[in-house]
Amino acid sequence: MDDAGMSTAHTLLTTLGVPEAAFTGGTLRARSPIDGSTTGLVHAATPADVTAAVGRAHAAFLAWRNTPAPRRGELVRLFGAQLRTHKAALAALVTLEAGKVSSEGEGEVQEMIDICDFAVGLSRQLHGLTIASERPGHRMMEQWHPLGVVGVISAFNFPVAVWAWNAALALVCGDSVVWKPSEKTPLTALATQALFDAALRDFRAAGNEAPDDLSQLLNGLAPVGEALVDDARVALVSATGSTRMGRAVGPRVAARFGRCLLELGGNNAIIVAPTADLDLAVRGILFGAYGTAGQRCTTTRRVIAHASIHDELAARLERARASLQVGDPRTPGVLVGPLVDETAFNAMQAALDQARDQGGTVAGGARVPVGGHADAWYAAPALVRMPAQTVVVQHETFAPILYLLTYASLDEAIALQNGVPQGLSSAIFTNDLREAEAFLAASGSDCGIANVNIGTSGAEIGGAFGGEKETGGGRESGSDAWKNYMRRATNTVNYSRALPLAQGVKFDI
Ligand code: UN1
Repeated sequence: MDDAGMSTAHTLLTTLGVPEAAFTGGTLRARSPIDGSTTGLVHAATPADVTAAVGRAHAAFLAWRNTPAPRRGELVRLFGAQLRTHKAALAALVTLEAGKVSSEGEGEVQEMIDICDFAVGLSRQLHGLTIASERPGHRMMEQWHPLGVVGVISAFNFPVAVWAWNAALALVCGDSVVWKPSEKTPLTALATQALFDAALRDFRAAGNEAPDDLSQLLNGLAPVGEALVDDARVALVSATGSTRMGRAVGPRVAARFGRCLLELGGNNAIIVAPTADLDLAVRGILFGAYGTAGQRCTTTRRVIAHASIHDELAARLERARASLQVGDPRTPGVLVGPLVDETAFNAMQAALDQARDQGGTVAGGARVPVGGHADAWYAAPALVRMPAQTVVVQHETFAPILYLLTYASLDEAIALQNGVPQGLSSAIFTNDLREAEAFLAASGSDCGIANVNIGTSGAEIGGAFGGEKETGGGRESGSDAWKNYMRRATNTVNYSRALPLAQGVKFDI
């Protein structure tokens, strides 16, 4: 056990209000990808614990659904206040546990604060429609009611923000939450839960009533997630992770007629057109491809460059790539931190080998020794020129690998952009209005996110987040994603003294 990692984590967790017993003496080893050190020994839940937790969550839901939505919003407001107060410590823990650079750790906590603000406003705007009835003396309307227990399964790369997108909306919508975080990031989950518990205490201290077990955390391995997925009392399973995971979760939830919100892999491309502002494009591509060490679902994995600017763009990207500082993500100036673990590093190397076999020319990609840590996995970002969109390019490898392709016509570029199984995020850099609009049109990008003159990653919370095809089809976060967390009731009210039937049907007795 490494004392340095342990004591940093211990200090942060204590600051964030996590009792020591929660991260010592357990069987689930928490580890920092920065140096491979053990940062905690967390108690792992069992499937039986899931069953009990879902039972408690359901009881909490039955009470919470009757709390007026703006009151529910007040709890989320207080949670946002806790996050504001503890932003620095939680961000440092995100950096320690997920390995993202400090500014991105802070950005992740800011994303949680943003969704809380959004949800608070939403708590007074859970609107239904009033609909014109075809019958005299009748009124139709729809109401949105709380749904039930929401199960959240989240990934290591956004260990707390993705939970917050789901939980903040679920809570204002009148639902309860049970969370199974990635087994790679149990400490950030414990800290987030502690901040939520503090907000709940503040809520009650101000005279509000809230049930116990409104939001529960279950750290553990895959069987914990499976038990959550299979429990018929979980009305909505919101799962973020690999397409492989989604393929397992989706049918199991569907088999019991539960609802699923899937946010799975991406294979996001940026088209760089002849008129593009290359300064902007280079910056957008670099952040998108190599930020977070390529471990975002929105990471830019492909650049499709017009033949007329391809070589210049390639040269500029290569210069910038080679100068990116890889290292301890807490060090100022470092832009690329570690891969999460050895498995991720090996997957990166396997993808680069395949790319070479498929005709690619690879720059970068080698292991970078940082601090002499045997179990820390840093890699030089890789830029790979590909002759075509081969099998490896169509696959999502969760690592800093950017494939560079070339195109002659915009139709060809859009066909390449859409020619992969995933459909999360996409972008075009162009100053040609016709090209920009064609890219955004029905026959343009087939992704859930399509941008012009900004990259594929780093979406704001105000928009709906998610994508098509193997990305799973779910939408989280902003816009009307809240509707996933509620059930719609259509109501027809007759205030006349007659009983006319719709469609002119007669049934005279
Ligand atoms: C993810 O990688 O799972 O758009 C989420 C982005 C972030 C969220 C990424 N706001 O890159």
